[in-house]
Amino acid sequence: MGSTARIALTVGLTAVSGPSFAALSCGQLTSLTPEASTISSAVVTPPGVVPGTPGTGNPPINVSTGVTFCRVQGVARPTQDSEIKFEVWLPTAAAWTGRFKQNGTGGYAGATPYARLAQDIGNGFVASGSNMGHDGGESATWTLGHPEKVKDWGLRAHYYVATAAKALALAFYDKPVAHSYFEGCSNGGRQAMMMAQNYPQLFDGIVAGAPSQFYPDVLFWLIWTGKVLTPVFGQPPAISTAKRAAITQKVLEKCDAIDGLADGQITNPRACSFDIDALGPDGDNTLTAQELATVKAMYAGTHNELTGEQRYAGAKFGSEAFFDPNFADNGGYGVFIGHYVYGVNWTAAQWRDPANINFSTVYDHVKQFISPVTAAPSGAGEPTIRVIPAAVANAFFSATGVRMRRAPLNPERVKAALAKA
Ligand SMILES: [Ca+2]
Repeated sequence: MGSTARIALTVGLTAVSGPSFAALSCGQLTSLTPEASTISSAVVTPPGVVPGTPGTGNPPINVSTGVTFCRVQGVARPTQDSEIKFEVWLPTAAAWTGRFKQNGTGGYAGATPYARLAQDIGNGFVASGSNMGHDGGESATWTLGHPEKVKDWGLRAHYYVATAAKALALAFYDKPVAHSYFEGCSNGGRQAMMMAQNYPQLFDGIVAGAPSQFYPDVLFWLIWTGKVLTPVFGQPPAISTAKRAAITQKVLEKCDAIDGLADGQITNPRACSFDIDALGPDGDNTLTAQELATVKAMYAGTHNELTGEQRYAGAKFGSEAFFDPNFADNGGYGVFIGHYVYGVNWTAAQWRDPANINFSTVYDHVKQFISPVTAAPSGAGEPTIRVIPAAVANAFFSATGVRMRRAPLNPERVKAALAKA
């Protein structure tokens, strides 16, 4: 294969409609340079155990595969502080279904989701995933002083990995991916929504499982529930697990069958009307006045302390048993709160102080800080932002006859487009 042909392949989709080139072997894939990426390894891998990545801060998880595949490892560096370690697993040409699936990652990510890749490769997919730009995810410390890594984690990594995976598949099979998919859950579900809204051209189908949408709001809600349920760190929660379970049992007795099936689940909590006062001091005394106030606060949701404006929806009837008093401490969300407090340059210990983290002032500040890289776009200005590059590209086309299809229209891309014209 000539160098010209190889260069054409490395620019990815532009080669799709061009002439056909001989496929590269697995080992030859290291010669590709997908956008902002280098390929460090490409090895034919027989069925067996693929060891997890050591040294990521997470226990390495070994996975088993039942097929032979080409295992490609690479790094994308869209910024000087970026180091998106990714893997693309390619089935043999005979086993490939023409489909490609990229996998999201829950929590703070920090490691390639090997279990997903192992499942996909067995189903004939080209499968990919990454560490989303940093290793390890059990603490928010990686966010400190690394705004570009936060952007990689929040949104950007998947673009470069998917772009690389498509270029690799094109080179390996000598034909483009026929159908592209993305799947993720929790934070991976949030990534899925971000992909749909920011890179709609990348995937034909997207599975967004339990997406942590409106991420800054969700985090603030978790902080708030931590304050409500455990007002004093180290002290027992304001309402016991047994009391919470008792409330849910009463709610189920009232509302379970409304959806037509008494199965222990309330399908539409909004259709459930329940008199919580009947369990308080004026009722059957299941709850003390303080406990009643606590659950009412959970139902009411979050408000601006000064104006009373609603900030985030409250808990629904039937969810009481699942109020986790440790959400904000050791319930698994403390690290995300770390993201918040590091974002405003505080120590994690201060989050419980209402003078420090509140909905009347800090909420807006932190939301503004985190939203651009983690929440789905929703601002009124965004449609305008989307239109501007297209308008500039049209003007560029009118003046030069050269079509620019990717934003931003930076000098490198403009020069490259003109050189190809
Ligand atoms: Ca039911």
